[in-house]
Amino acid sequence: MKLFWCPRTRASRAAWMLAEANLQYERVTVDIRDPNAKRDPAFALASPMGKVPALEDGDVRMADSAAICIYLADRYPASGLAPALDDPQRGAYLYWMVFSPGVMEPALGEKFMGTKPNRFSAGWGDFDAMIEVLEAGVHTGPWLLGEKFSAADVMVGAGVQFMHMFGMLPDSAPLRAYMERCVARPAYQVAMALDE
Ligand SMILES: N[C@@H](CCC(=O)N[C@@H](CS)C(=O)NCC(=O)O)C(=O)O
Repeated sequence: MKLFWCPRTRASRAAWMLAEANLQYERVTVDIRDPNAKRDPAFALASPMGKVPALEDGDVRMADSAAICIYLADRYPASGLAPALDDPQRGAYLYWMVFSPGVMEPALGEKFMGTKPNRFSAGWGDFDAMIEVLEAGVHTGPWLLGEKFSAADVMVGAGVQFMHMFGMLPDSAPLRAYMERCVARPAYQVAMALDE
C-alpha cells in the first residue's frame, strides 16, 4: 500500500487510521505547494483533485480521508475499526463518518469565513448546531459508538483537534475530554510524529 502524504495536512488522518489498523505501507511525500510534485502520474491517478491524502492499494486508487478510512476499515476487518454490515451500530458509524466531511468541515469553513449561516437550507446546519450534536455524541463516551473505538473517531477526532488548533473549539468539557482521549492514543502519536 502507498499513502500519498504531506506533513501537517489532512493526510495525518489517513496515517492515524493506518497506524490504528496496524497496516504496513509506503509513505510517499507529495509537496502540495509544488505543482510539479502534483504531476507525478501515480499521485494524479489516485487523486484527481491533486489533494492529499490519497491511497494506492493494489489496483485500488482513491483520495479523500473519509473515503480512505471507510475503505481501510472495511477492507481490513481484522482491525475491528468498523461495525459489520449487519451490526446495529453500523448506522451510527456511517452517520459519524459522514458527519466529519459533510457537517463539521463546511460548518467550520462558514464560521471561519464569517459567512451568515442559513441553518435551514445549508446541509450542515450551522456551527452551533454542529457543536451541539457533536457534544451529545461524545457525552457518554469514551467513543462515538460507546466502548469501542472506530474509524469514525479518527475522522471526528481529527476534526475536533483541528478546531482546537485553530482556536475554534468552544469551551466544552465533553469535547475537550474526547479530544484528550483521541490524542492519547498511541496510533495518533505515531501519525503526529511523522509530521515532525
Ligand atoms: N476532503 C479531502 C480534503 C483534502 C484536502 O483538501 N487536502 C489539502 C491539504 S489539507 C490539499 O491537498 N490541498 C492541496 C490542494 O488543494 O492543491 C480529505 O478529507 O481528504
